[in-house]
Order: sequence, then structure tokens, then C-alpha cells
Amino acid sequence: MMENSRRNFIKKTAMAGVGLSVLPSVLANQIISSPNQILRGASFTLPELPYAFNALEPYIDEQTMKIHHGKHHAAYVNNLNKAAESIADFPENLETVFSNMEKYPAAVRNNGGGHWNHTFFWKCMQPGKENNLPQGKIAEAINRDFGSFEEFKKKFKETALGQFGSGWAWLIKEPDGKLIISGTPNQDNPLMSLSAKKGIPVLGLDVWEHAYYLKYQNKRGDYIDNFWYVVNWNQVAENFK
Ligand code: MN3
Repeated sequence: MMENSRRNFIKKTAMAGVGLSVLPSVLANQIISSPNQILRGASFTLPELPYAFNALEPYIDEQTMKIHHGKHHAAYVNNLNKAAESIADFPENLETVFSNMEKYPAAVRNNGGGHWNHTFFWKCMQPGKENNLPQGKIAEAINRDFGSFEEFKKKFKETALGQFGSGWAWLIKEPDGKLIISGTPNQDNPLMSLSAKKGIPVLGLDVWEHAYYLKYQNKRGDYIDNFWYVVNWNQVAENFK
């Protein structure tokens, strides 16, 4: 809200400055975007979790969720806003940024990725349940491309375990609709133009130590095994559409 007010103020000031009371929006935008203006193309905010901090217990503990969301994710948002502040015409849609990742500094790649990835990750989870299985078209596609759900989980775990240091494991939909599994380092994701494997993220798992260390310490494999109880397959099916 404050950002919008500020932008409107800048817009009005800019328009008043050139002595015009009515301008087509395209022209008005050009005025706001002139290099002499203090500008902001976008402002990002920390989304609320779609469930309580303790909702994923016992698989993911409350304290981890509080720190992960309230400290780590919040820091990505703050640092992204700082990085975006000095860039003219910074897109409001991060996917636009990712498609031209080479043009942006590392701070945008790391914090833009961090913000997008975590926002996606929170939605991929829900309170845990036994026999938590994919249904419908996403289940069919997993069987088609991996042979079975068990085989899919095995390959996903191999990728998540094999990601050296910090990073993510992804289930991705390629342009032809095929599902593949891929890992990315740091806060990269498969939407980024410089990603080795590109596609639409369908499911993502954060394998940074901050995601599991308090409960699982060095046992990343146990964290991955327990992730399957909290996957929100309805959301994953939406992501697959
Ligand atoms: Mn994280």
C-alpha cells in the first residue's frame, strides 16, 4: 500500500512537473521511468503461510517453520527489494526476471529465487497424513514418466540427497508435458534462463540445511522420506495443469 502511494505520488509529481493534467497511461509510465526519477518497478512482500507454523508436525517442526518463514524467507524478500530498488523498470513478475536471469546481478538471482522458491514450497505442503498419494492426471503422468510412484520417490530422493551443499530438488514439467526430476544449486530454479534443466516447477523441496537441521541434523534422507507425508498433491496437480 505504501509503495503504491509512493508510486502514485511520483507519478503525479512527474505529471505536474511537465505541466500536463491528463496523459495516456503509456506516456505516464515513460515519465515515471525516466532515469532522473527515483523509481521502483516492483515491491515484494512476505506471504503468510497457508497453515499454522505447527501444522506440519511431526514431519517438519514448528520452530523450523517459524525460523524458515519468518527469518530466512523474510530476508530474501527484504534483500530482493533492496536489490530491485536500484534497477529501473524492475518487473513485478519474477518469472519475467527469471527468463532473462543473465541480465540481473547475483543479488536478484539469489533473493528473487529465494522468494519465489519459498512461496512455491509453502504451497506444496499441507498437514501430514498417512497414505498421502497423488491422484488423477498427475498420478498418471508420474506413472507414465517414472514407471511407478515408488520409482519416482526413489529418483527424487537420489536427486535431493545428491544436491551438494545448499539447493533444491524439483519435479518439472518440460514444454512437451514430460515430467523430469532435477536439482538446482543455491536458490536457482528451473524457470531461470541459465538453469541446466528448464521447465515449469510442479513440486519443489528445499534441501538447504536450514530447512531440516533442527529436527534432522545431518539426516537429510529422513527429512526427504517424511516430506511425502506433507506434500499437497492437490496443489501439485494444479501446478501440473
Ligand atoms: Mn529455505
